[in-house]
Amino acid sequence: SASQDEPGELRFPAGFVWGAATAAYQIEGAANEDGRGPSIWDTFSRTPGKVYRGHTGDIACDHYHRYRDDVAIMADLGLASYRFSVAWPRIQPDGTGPVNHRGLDFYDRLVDELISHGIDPVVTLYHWDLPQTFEDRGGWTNRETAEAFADYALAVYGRLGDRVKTWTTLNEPWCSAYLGYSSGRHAPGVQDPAAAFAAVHHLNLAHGLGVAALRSAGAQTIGITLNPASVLPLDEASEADQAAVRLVDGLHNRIFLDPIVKGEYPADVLEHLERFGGTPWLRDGDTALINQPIDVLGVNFYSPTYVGVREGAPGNVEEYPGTEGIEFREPVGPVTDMGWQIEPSALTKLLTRIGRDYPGLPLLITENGAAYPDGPGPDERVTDTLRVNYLDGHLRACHDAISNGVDLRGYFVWSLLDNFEWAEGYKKRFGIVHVDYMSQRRTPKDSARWYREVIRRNGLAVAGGTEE
Ligand code: GBH
Repeated sequence: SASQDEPGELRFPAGFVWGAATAAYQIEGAANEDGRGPSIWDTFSRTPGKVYRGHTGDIACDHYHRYRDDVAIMADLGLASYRFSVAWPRIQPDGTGPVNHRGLDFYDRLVDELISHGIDPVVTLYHWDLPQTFEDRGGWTNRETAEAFADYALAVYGRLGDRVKTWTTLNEPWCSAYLGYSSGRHAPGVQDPAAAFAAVHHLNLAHGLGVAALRSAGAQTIGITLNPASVLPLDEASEADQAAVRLVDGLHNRIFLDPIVKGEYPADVLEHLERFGGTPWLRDGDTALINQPIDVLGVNFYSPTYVGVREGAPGNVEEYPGTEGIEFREPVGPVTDMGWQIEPSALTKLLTRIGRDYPGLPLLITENGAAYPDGPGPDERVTDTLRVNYLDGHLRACHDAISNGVDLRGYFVWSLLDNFEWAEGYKKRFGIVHVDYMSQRRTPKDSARWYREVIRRNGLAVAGGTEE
């Protein structure tokens, strides 16, 4: 067991951090206030056909104006920590231009409000809302974007660094690169695999330059959040299927983790890239710049990925260029409202694997959660039993990983609030707090009450076990 489990309890280690997460464009709204400039998501969501029913983040949860109410909800839940992102276009409306102090003022107020409620802020510097001016010059395909990121990081650190201890550079660069520049499902909506690989590298470089800048400025705990895939073989015994796992793992996981943690791109991945124009963006010394020591790795997890070699399979070439002949299995068994398979044991496997292949790196679950189409019943109650089941199962999976020796330090639910779910707009609800987008009324769901109890006891009750 992970720590001092009492009978009937599954306890987490002392000091385990319980939190919830959000991202700027998904909750803030106030898109044109206090000097904020446009981001690629403003442009993308205004482009017909890109986002469900043309939804945008213009108003979202109006968190920009309601952050005090939202912090009060967090305090009521007993959250130890809150992970949010800073909108680069609020800080530098033109991307590289002078700092907009009114933009920093908002995060300054938010951080003070959190701290006055005893909630530790965890800042993500980039959660997909790139200032549009960069995209006009190629966005993440342009090396200059990576170089500008370090200046932006320093501007935010300069204002919040006296109170924020934990900093992460990027959220899920896999999504920024492959969904942004290959499948085009996310902003900026480009469909060009070679562009996606250039974006991967410049995101890695932005991370490295950002870490170096934050480190020299004196930041305490620095890391990055990835969405590492738990890639599993259709047939454990098949060598061909294991090779398919290795290819997808390379394109999804090792292309980020290896340069960041080990200082080199994997040879098999570099060889695969030869089919897409090679590595013209790679300069001498880049991998050393990317390979800055980090203090924590954020892991976002939702669902496993099953692959195997099957003749004639089309692959998933939009998200994994060059995977013709590989079958990506359709979900089996229960799925969430996103259609994503629910399999908590895949999280245990993933954490155990990261702990083994990248030892010495403390881990945080920076996102885990589920979408369900829930809303208040006649009694105003939101009975989201399926979300409670999902969260409970994944917390057990975390506990199993800790029992296997994985150095997992905390867990952040995605998400505190229902919010703008990117290409899915407001249709998909991930919150443990329901948001009525007409009235902006917040209603804690049953999952919020359940989570408060998990936090209070630093663990879970064992089914059939004796209560405390
Ligand atoms: C995260 O992205 C984001 O950080 C967050 O902003 C977002 O709101 C949240 O998750 C929910 O989407 O089709 O079964 O193979 C997660 C993005 C989710 C992309 C899983 C790839 C593949 C699932 N990833 N997805 S599956």
